[in-house]
Amino acid sequence: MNNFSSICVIGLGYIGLPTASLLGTKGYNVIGVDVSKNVIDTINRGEIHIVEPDLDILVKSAVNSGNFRAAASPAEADVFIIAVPTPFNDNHQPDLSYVEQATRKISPFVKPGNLVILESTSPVGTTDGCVAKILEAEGHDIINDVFIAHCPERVLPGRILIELIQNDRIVGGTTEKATQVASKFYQEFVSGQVLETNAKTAELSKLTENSFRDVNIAFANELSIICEDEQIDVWELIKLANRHPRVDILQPGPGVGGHCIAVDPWFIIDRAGEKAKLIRAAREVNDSKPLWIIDKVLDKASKFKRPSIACLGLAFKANVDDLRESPALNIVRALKEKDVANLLVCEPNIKTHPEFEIVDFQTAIKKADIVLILVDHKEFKSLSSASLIEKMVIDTRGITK
Ligand code: SAJ
Repeated sequence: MNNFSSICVIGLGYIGLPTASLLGTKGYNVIGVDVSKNVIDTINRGEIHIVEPDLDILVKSAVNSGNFRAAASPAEADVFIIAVPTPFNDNHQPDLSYVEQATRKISPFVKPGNLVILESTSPVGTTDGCVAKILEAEGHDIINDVFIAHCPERVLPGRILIELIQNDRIVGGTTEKATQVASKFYQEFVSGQVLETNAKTAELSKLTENSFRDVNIAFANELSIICEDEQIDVWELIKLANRHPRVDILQPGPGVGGHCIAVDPWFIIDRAGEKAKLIRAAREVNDSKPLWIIDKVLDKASKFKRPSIACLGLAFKANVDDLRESPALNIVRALKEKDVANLLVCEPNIKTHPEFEIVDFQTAIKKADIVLILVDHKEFKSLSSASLIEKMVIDTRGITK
């Protein structure tokens, strides 16, 4: 009954672009909408504006096939997918303005029988209270005519194209019928299982997944601080504890970055308030870890007149070029501000940075008095212990252990 042949994707970022180009290569007729003219022009040339393995090949092939084009405005389609950012404001309150704008933008093009999917990570109640509410206010029959569902994206940056297809997907409609229609759509191109629920449960499941990880990383970060006082190697400790069949602790680091794990728990805290004690404490532990690292570096630096510090990595995690919400970047920025050392900043995944000169990492190591390892990029893992002799090493990722 539901025939999905044309798709309109709103937002061509880390989720929207891979999704739109994947659907284009699967034979759907896809239009991708973005607010940036530069993004639209880049994609229509068959090129990409973000770094993700194999995404360039996928976009080129989808655009060349004629099935995928980018534009500034939406068009009529069978399925609308909203994949816009859901950041938070200064008080850690969710900013749903992009979701609101996207919904208003598609509204004139939505027809009876259409499916509208919100993929953006959203606070509980957004699919109903924002997307459905706006469409209803604009005259759509959201019970019988237009099917609205939340299907949170769950892909890991660096593995997006694989996980888009292979991950299980959670689909929650604002009505049972909407759940079924959305589920049928995802089953057309997902090889993982499509799990059906309601919109609110789908929203909270995504927030729960990222909060689980945040809480577990906070536990590891807290252990790392405790271990420092006890002069215990935290990485050895975790490795040993994880040999227990029911223990699986994640890894400590310089803090938690990216635009997901450090953000999504706040969407739970914002609604649950005092009830979300543990989730809030985990956020605070992870947010305070960069400050602890900065103090440690300043303490070591005070032992020199004006040391050279090789800062290895700016990205928010290994093997990506993404610097958003990166604890590594914030630590290097703070050290620059303190101005107690010459910084040799290395980031193999980017060529230039507006604030720092990017230095080749082998050269940086040679010149450095202090080596500060902030990201476990594959390039840094080849660091030989011989090259670190007579250097003071601060390894926030445990790669030299
Ligand atoms: N980190 C640690 N220790 C660890 C694991 C990660 O300090 O043991 C740090 C990383 O260095 C990084 C941050 O946490 O700064 C987040 O990295 P990540 O690889 O855990 O996750 P993201 O943000 O790249 O992607 C997450 C994923 N969620 C889960 O694994 C539950 C992904 O599946 C989601 O789609 C994505 O968030 C999202 O978009 O929400």
